[in-house]
Amino acid sequence: MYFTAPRNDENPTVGPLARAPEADPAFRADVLRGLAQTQKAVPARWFYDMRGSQLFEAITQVPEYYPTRTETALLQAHCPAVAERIGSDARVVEFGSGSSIKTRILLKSMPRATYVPIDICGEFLDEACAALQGLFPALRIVPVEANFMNPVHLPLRQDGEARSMLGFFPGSTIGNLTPEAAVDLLRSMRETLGTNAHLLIGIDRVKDPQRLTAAYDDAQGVTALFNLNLLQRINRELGGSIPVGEFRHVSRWNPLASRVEMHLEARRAIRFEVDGQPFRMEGGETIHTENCHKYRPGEMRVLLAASGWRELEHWTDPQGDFSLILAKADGARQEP
Ligand code: AVI
Repeated sequence: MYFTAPRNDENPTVGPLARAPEADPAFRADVLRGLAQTQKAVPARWFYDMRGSQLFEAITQVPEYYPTRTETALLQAHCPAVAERIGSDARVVEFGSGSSIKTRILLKSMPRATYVPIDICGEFLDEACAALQGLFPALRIVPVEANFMNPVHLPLRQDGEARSMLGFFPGSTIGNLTPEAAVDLLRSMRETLGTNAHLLIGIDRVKDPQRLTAAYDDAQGVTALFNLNLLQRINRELGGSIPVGEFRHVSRWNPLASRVEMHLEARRAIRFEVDGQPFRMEGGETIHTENCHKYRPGEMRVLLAASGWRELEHWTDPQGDFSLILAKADGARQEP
């Protein structure tokens, strides 16, 4: 997931604000560019300010959002087999800061592992590592602050460290990328991990569209708050005047792209400013905020194979809702 540094998010507002001095230039550029497009769009990575991260945690608990609890059960059932195959002293490289219960389940099966979380945000990394060290005092933790979307130079192996390497990428976060970008990321992970590595990855499956859209539009309205928080963040950090109350959260299944899309739909024609620039929207027009691609088992194999990974194990739950895959880096050199 793409967490950014926590900020004070307690006072959502719809009125124009002076631009916050610490506004991230990349956030400003993405928002201004995205709102100028014919189909307005803001990249999903900007959901995760402090309030957004808290709301995402709350989403993982709502009844309609099955991925977290399903994958957690799969990890509980199959991590011992993963450890047996790879060695409980392997180097575990997690793509993300590793604050989740899922990391703990994996590390419980690999008590002699060296744990290497990679995250772009040093603050999240420090917090997650401190919490894990408290739980696993004997665990060797080597955090790496880097953007894992590109190949990352891992720290040299320390004395006594095993040669085997396991990448860990749970949560179906791969689904938030287009298939093309997903292939790029999986290739880059292979480059980061090296030719003998394994990868343990969670990927959500295609299923009944009603269940899929409900997973992204829960009855308690937590996902709606998560989506709308993006507008509040724009107002707060980029001096926006977006009338947040004039938007509604939309979750829709796009069958051609095999993905759930989240949008923010204007209830009526509106005008607003962001960072001093004027924008207008018609009633019914949307800002596209997230893609959540879903795959069939065969498509997952193709996605992995196209990125230099060969599936070794493919586990699913009794309903076939979610996949946990153990893959191995293919020896053959990949064409760029
Ligand atoms: C982080 N990611 C895997 C979640 C998903 O299911 O695509 C993000 C999310 N958005 C709304 N609900 C959950």
